[in-house]
Amino acid sequence: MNVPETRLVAVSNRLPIALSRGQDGWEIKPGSGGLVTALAPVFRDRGGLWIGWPGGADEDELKTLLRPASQEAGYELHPVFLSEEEVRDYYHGFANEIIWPLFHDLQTRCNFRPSYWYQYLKVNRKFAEAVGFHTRESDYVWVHDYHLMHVAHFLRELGVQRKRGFFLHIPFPPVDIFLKLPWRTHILKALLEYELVGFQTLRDRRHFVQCLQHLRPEIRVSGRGPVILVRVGGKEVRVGAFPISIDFAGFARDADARLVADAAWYIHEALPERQIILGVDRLDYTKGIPERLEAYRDALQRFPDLRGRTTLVQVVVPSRVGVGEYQALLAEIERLVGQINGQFTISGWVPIHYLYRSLDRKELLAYYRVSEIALITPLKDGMNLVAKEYCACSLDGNGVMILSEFAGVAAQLHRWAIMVNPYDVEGVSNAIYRAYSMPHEERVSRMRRMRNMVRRRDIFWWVNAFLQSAQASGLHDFRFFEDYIPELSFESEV
Ligand code: ADQ
Repeated sequence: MNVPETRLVAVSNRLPIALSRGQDGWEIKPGSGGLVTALAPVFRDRGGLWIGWPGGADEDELKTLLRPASQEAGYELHPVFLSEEEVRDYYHGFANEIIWPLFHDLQTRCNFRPSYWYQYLKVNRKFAEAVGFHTRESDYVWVHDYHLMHVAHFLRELGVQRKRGFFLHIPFPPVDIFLKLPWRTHILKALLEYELVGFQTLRDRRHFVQCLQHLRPEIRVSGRGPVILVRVGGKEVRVGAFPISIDFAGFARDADARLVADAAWYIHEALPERQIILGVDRLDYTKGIPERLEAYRDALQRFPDLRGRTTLVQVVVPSRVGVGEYQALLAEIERLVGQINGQFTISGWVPIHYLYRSLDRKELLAYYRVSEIALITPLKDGMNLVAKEYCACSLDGNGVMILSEFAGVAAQLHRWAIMVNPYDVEGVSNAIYRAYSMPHEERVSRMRRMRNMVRRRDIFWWVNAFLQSAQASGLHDFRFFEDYIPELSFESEV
């Protein structure tokens, strides 16, 4: 089945660019984060329009900057400007202090302040107005993530008719947690204004349907498989599980480049005769960084062979730096790194190399390529693209992955990664020792299978799966999902 070439319009909180103030005014660079890494290659490939908040910057100055940036990117960028108050209450407040922690099962971190909710609605309306203004009826409007769940609701209020879908990049929580949200019924109702709602995993989708069944008992659910149908109030909404991915071929090609190979060689030369264990995360309390450091400490204590023969390289990408909680997390990580290094360092060997900065692509790929073990232990994660990037860049196929069972990517890779509960310090520590001791043939065989999975289910597959689900005439029409369900069987075991 071919997807007709309609113009694709992405709507997300942030535009896929980062602005910084240089000597000659504002400068534009590509943005970072999971959503941008995933979607930018697709838009580069097929063009389209991206609507989002550009971050700071003066409106007029930005408009002139965006024109060349759009040309360079290969697709149009349209900014939605936000006031300081909107940024504070909608973005820092509603998105970061309510939905982010709640949907990651950390309700004690939530601050359910009513003013956050009102600004969230106001900003969602603003985005809907921008969509109405800058799109045409034949476009497909694809709204991304928890910041913008109400865009379709306001499109309807404004009388703007567009084909529209929504994808949630973070997990959807179980009923007992979702019920704590004061605006739970409004959010569910707003999501049902989309024609297709996509989640990362079957587990997230199951949670969503259970919430619907609890709060809207009149709904009817039909179909089996990756996309099902929810009927409510005379409306039909498709609800699916679509594990997001990466441009596998692009990562593998770039990892093979001379510059990356040289950088990888230098990294290993500086850390000779030892296995590199890699952690790469945005600074966030959901990523389980302190728990991971404790596990490595435990491993060094209980398995003395690891001393001098392993190095943990922990890369932390600055994120939400203005927020107090994130400052406290940073201090905690730095305290632990200092303590563990103080405890175990001997002449010629430091156990943890800690990098607190964003890496350029060459450096990041070199670390992926050179590391014998990836330690991916979020407490909860929608997907986790780092896991997929690590597979794509593991060119000699010798990498072992230690993976949290609470990362969405576990549904696809659990058979070949070493699975752990990230809260279980001794369990993770045992897994580190097991990975360190794993024979070469077993490593290669596991990594080959993981690479195959990520290669087959790459970002282009993901976009097609979503768009075909949006446009298929009936639920029987999902041939692109062949052999999809068995891969997710782990879900029923969690
Ligand atoms: P994130 O929480 O941002 O995304 P993740 O999926 O791990 O998490 O993506 C992080 C991205 O940042 C990766 O593409 C990685 O390459 C990049 N990155 C990491 N370290 C970097 C560094 N030091 N320098 C530069 N870039 C770095 C959200 C959800 C995830 C979901 C994605 C996509 O929280 O669960 O997988 O969206 O849906």
